[in-house]
Amino acid sequence: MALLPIIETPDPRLKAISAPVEKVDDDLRVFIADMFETMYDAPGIGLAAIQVGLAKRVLVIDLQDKDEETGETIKDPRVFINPEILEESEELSVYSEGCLSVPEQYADVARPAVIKAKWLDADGKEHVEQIDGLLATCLQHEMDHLNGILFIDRLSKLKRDIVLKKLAKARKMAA
Ligand code: GNR
Ligand code: NI
Repeated sequence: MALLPIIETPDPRLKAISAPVEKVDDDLRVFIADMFETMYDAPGIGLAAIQVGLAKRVLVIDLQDKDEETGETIKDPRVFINPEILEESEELSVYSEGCLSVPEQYADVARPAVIKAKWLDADGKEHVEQIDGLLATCLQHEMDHLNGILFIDRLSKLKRDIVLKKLAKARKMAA
């Protein structure tokens, strides 16, 4: 297992269009395990392969629900390979999104509330499911990464510039 460095904006690699996975094999499964380790360590609830430098259509998500009684986090790792959106609701859902490639910045993004998606899992098995809630938001955020899009690209120029200014300031303070 290995922790992979996470690429941050404005690295041009984040603008790459990722290529479809042709074969779901052991090499890919090892990489996916490294992606999970990196995502849990960050910590984040999702990670697209391009965020760690691989321009392939692979993403991982774990919404990591907390058990109300024991307080321990329940892991729910999910792998999406070559994901496609088949249908999306007209109804939108607004969520205050963040991104490991735009560290510690948050802004409201509106996206279809419900989607029907198709993807392959880590065994290469096809899934078609209707997805809603935070998983729908997160999957769309990650699928944007596969197309070179960051959540800040979905904001008005004014809001995007405010976020980028805050990020520049935070980086300066940390330097
Ligand atoms: O950790 C993350 N949190 C998050 C919150 C709201 C909407 C999307 C996300 S994904 C993000 C991790 C990340 O950058 N994935 O690409
Ligand atoms: Ni992101």
